[in-house]
Amino acid sequence: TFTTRLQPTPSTPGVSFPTSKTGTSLGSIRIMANTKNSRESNIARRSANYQTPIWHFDYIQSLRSDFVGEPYARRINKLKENVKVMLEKEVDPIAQLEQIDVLQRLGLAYHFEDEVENILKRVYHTNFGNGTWKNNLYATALAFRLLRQHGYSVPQEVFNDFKDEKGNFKSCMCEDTMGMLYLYEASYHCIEGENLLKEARDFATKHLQEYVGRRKGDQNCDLSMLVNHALELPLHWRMLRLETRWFIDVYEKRQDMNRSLLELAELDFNLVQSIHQEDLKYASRWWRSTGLGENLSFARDRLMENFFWTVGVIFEPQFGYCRRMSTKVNALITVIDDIYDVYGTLDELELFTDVVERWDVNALDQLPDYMKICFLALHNTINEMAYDVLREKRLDILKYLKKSWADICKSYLLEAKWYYSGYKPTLQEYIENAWISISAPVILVHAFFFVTNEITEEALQCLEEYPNVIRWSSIILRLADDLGTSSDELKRGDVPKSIQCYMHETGASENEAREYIKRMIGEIWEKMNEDGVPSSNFSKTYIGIAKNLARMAQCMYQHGDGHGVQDKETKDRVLSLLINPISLHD
Ligand code: LA6
Ligand code: MN
Ligand code: MN
Ligand code: MN
Ligand code: MN
Repeated sequence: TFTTRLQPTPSTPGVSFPTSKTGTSLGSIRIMANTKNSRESNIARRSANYQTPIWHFDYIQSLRSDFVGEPYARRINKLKENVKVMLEKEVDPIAQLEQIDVLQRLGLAYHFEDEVENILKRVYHTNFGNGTWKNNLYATALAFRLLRQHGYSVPQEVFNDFKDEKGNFKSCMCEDTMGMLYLYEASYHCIEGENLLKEARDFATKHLQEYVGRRKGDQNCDLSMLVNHALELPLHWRMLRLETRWFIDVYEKRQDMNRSLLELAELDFNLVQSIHQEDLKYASRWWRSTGLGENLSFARDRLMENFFWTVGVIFEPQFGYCRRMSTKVNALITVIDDIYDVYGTLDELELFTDVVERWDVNALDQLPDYMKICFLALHNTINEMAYDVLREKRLDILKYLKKSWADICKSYLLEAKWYYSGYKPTLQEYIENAWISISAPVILVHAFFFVTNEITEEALQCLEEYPNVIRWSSIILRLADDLGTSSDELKRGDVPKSIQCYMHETGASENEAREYIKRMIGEIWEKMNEDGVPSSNFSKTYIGIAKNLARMAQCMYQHGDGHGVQDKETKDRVLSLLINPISLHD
């Protein structure tokens, strides 16, 4: 009864996949996806008709940056010293905070963590709340946001000053567009129940929209650009590196821009890009060595996109190991997801799930050929990561890694069963499974070991039960992915995703359901704001990864399926972040 939803049986290898990969490096042992076995070839399988990759191995390997080597490093160090002097010289707290804001937006704050912490500590303990800030919405909102970003507990009530006796925001504030903009950005740092901040957001949003309406046709104005950009997506939800790349161009055009800050931002961006290119080249050699792209022609071959995620998750130069290993994890997830969603039969999927749960190479001969190559690649790659940690730290982490893969495969299998039985879960029931099937728990469990130096027993226990930061990050990734991918998924045959579950449950239209899911993302962010604080178990770096994964999801699916569909926004973003350096002048 399912046959109407399935694609015709491929009779000749390759024919049903006109765009299948052309990689021939392993031509003589090309045996996998479409096997000669006649029983195999009678199985009807779905197809997603994914395009072949647009980023070729040779192209990636040919990337060379001009921004490596001594002269650049020396110049950057000199400029960094200048910035430190600049930060020390400034005494006005508002000007200091503005400097921090600019450093963050230019992607430079990671060089000045101590200086930034010292300034914020001083503002928090001495200045904030005294007369300087009264009636200055812009400064209050800026301080509020920076302090919350850095983990200080500032009460929402600091904004009470800007309300009249009736409890409404004073209408005179609307002339202060910068203040409105910063109030808007600050409000995204709210936690559940902070109604004052939500009211502030509605108020600011409305006035910013009016401002944009009035300034139509005046697109070159710096402030209109900032406001439009903010209304599209708040700063708190944005992928850091793309924001940096965008802001450098904005900053350059400013009347009051600081030349050495701009130069440092441009040089540093290009230097970081050259480091990312080396990580990318490594990951692409690994990907080619697995042969998965050539052998599993039904699956997404998306090495570049898989790497791009990792840059969104952690960009700082010193975390290359994390980016390299996380790219492997992402690539394996992407392929295995397609096995479950597109290619595998239910019987095969049961087998595969069982073999992953047992992590048993001895069971390899029970699997069809295309699953053999995938399982062995998974097994070997993950074991090697565990071995790295065992060798460096004398700590056996394999059971944690294995468990995360068993969990995701079980959640994939449940979705496959739902699909084949036509079952429609409620939204709640769907999400209880789908926050795992979106793969964020796998990504974040692995990332923990890539960035944590002191791994404690307590942290391991906590990790095993998936702490809240992992859950919130996962749900945001899931909902954002559903917004971007479910239309195509349903067309080719897949379980109802969050949007369809909600429509089915409530009778809502698709548009209403989408709006509902977007509001849910906002609510989950409030939980993330509350729980996403560094602790003895989870470092600031690790918490940052969890938040950045959610941000990256909102970036990747902002205009549709940016992970699977290659030739739209993702391509331009990859070009501007990973391929093209910023051109310097004089
Ligand atoms: C999205 O695909 C996909 F491949 C993911 C695993 C999402 C995140 C991926 C990374 C970071 P799809 P599904 C590599 O939309 O089937 O097919 O769960 O995921 O909806
Ligand atoms: Mn899928
Ligand atoms: Mn899936
Ligand atoms: Mn999807
Ligand atoms: Mn420039």
